[in-house]
Amino acid sequence: MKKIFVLAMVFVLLATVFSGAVGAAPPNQGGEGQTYVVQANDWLSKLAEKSYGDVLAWPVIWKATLAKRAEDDSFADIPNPNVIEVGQKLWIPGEAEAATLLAEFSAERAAASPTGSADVTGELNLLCVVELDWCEGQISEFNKLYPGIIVNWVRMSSGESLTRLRNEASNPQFDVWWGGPIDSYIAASQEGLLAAYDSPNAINLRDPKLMKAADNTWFGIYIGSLGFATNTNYLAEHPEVSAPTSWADLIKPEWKGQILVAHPSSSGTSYTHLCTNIQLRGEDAVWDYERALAANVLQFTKSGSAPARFVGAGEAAVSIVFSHDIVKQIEKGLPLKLTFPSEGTGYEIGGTALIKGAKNPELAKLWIDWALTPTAQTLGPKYQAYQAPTVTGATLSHPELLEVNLIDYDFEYCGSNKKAFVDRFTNEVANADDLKK
Ligand code: S7P
Repeated sequence: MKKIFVLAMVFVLLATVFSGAVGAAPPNQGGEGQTYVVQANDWLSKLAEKSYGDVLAWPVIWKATLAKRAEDDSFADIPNPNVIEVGQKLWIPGEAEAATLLAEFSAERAAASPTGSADVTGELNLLCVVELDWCEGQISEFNKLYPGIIVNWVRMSSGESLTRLRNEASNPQFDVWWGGPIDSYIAASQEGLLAAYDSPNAINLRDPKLMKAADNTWFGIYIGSLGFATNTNYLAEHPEVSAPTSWADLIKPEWKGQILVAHPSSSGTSYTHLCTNIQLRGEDAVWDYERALAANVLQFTKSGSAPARFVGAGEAAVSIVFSHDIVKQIEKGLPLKLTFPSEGTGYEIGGTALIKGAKNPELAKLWIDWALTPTAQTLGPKYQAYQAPTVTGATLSHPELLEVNLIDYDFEYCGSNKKAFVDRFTNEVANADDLKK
């Protein structure tokens, strides 16, 4: 399901970016429109796709239903467009009304984009989880909008950042968390470490149901798939092996001592890999697989993206890393080949959140609002960050990284079980005492 969703999303995004169009002609809504009663498993973007062939047209049904309700209270009240309930009565407008509503909505959304201000001053404490150069770049871009805000920041791996937030829960040192897979955000939200913030720019999200917490404790800001990076010099010197194209390939004896991968306790990349295999193999069988894989691992690393650099430098032959981080190293000239597992690969939604008890919540909200704009999300490639954006109107640099066999990654399941799965990995597969930095 999610594979289809993501591929459709890429297609829709490309169509939007390259044509400038806001919506396709509704195939079955050419007339005056009609009422519709919500069924199980309906949500607005799904209905928009059915009615107009465009998941992005969901605001049309939302706005039209609210307008009808102003005159007739048998229509549903929908305060949160993420949540519609079975039995609610909606209005699905015809083509002309849909086009008008979509244009109005686009104008509202544009008005919600922050323009910045030199008058806002203060200090913002940012916990940054993406690559170091993207942290620096994004902060300098934010400072172009808000030159009066001093951004104090620290870069940490995803698992480390979660541990830090847990340890500081009674006296938080950070205001905003930016980057890293949402598995950690879901875990943090369940542990009461995050504060709800109803950002006006969540309106920009292409799929609010998937890309933000229902209680507004986190928001999705990018998407990326997991891949394998293999050193091409090693392949040339070892014609008897070829770059792995399946998870099963990684446990073959030929890769003994040739794999570098991060430990899931510190790394969000590696937790995505672990939870991908849990979903592919099941909670019982996965541990045998992980033990077989660990037997081929030269050393576990702390950082998720570092193994691509180490493998590029010839320290080992293969690594498991987010594909956009592999592309970055290939562009930097490292001899790496990117492949994907045929059984299906996992993907991340990168998150951002306001930290509960933040000392500078208003500045943190400005960061989050900005992170949810097409402008901010189009900046990644300038800093060699090639994840796909989550908001409409942002340019997608590498669609091919999502045009692969993606599993139906269950973020709620992986986030809720993160602590248990990481503990089990540490106890039964490999401890985290000697991680390569
Ligand atoms: O910006 C690159 C990226 O891979 O960094 C995040 C990652 O979780 C941080 O590294 P760790 O694996 O060490 O936690 C990803 O969210 C992001 O795509």
